Amino acid sequence: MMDRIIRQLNRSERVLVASHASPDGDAIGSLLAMGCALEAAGKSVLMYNESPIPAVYRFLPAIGAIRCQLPPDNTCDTAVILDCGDLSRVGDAADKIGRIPFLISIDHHLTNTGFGDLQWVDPSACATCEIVYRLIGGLGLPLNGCMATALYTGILTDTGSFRFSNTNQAAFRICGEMVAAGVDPYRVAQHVYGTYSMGRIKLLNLALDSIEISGDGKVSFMTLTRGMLAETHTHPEDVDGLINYARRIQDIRLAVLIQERPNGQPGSGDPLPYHVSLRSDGSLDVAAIAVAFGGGGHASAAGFNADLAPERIKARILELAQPGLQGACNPA
Ligand SMILES: [Mn+2]
Repeated sequence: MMDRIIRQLNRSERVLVASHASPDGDAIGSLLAMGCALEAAGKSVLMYNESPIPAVYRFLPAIGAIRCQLPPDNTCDTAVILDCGDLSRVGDAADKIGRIPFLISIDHHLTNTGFGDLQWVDPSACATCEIVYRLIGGLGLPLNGCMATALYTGILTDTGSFRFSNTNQAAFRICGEMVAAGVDPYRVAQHVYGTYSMGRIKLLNLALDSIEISGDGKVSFMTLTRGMLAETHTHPEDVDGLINYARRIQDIRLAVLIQERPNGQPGSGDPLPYHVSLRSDGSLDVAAIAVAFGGGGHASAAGFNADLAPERIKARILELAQPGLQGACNPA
């Protein structure tokens, strides 16, 4: 698969590189690393993400090259779509991007739909950045500072600083190589984890206060409303990572974050008013639950959008999780 992707990229002249809306560190890191690599290979590159870049990632080299709008005269011959289980994840421009003559999908989500003309989907990869790292090697390109910092940051954040179940040997090997290439782990950590705005601390307080535990003590629910974001002067990007507090509670095997979306209109159906994130301790396949709601993801981290009242969402999740919760015993 890598050879066919390399052949197509070598043939291409103008390449659009895009990743999913509301980007996390892996979406931004893989986008920058791939974009910088193709520029180094002499291509005309358009880096695209429809959402604002979260403040914690704005230190990344070349971050200013990412555009949030496509030019009206988009003449790219090839598109590389990163970290997206489905083309729709790129957001409103999905149709436009879908009309680019050749689409390459590079991803590590278990639920990838296999869209595009060529796919490199490897659910065993710790992050999309791991696959991009291999592809850059395959293209024979030396790493520069932009690629190294982007790949390091993507792997660091997607593995939860090497704590999540997707953490593999490649995560350490690649990050070690990036440090040897000049990436400063302390500096990256200071940017990514160092500071919280006062608003985010207040939002964290409200988020912790919203936690409810299921009767059997195995499922935690955290709920965030638009009102809470308005009250604390925070933005959707400030919600990133809050679910981990619900997941780390003792004996919890499934954590659920129900979040009112900024532009969701209850009852309208589109856009769907709630975004739901699911995290498991690894003993439960949350991708299967997300797929039942029309979403997707990984076995231990998945999500979906829904147009149901939060109480209905909770009840349905408990139903769907029941077999898995009873199936495996708690490693007490
Ligand atoms: Mn990822």
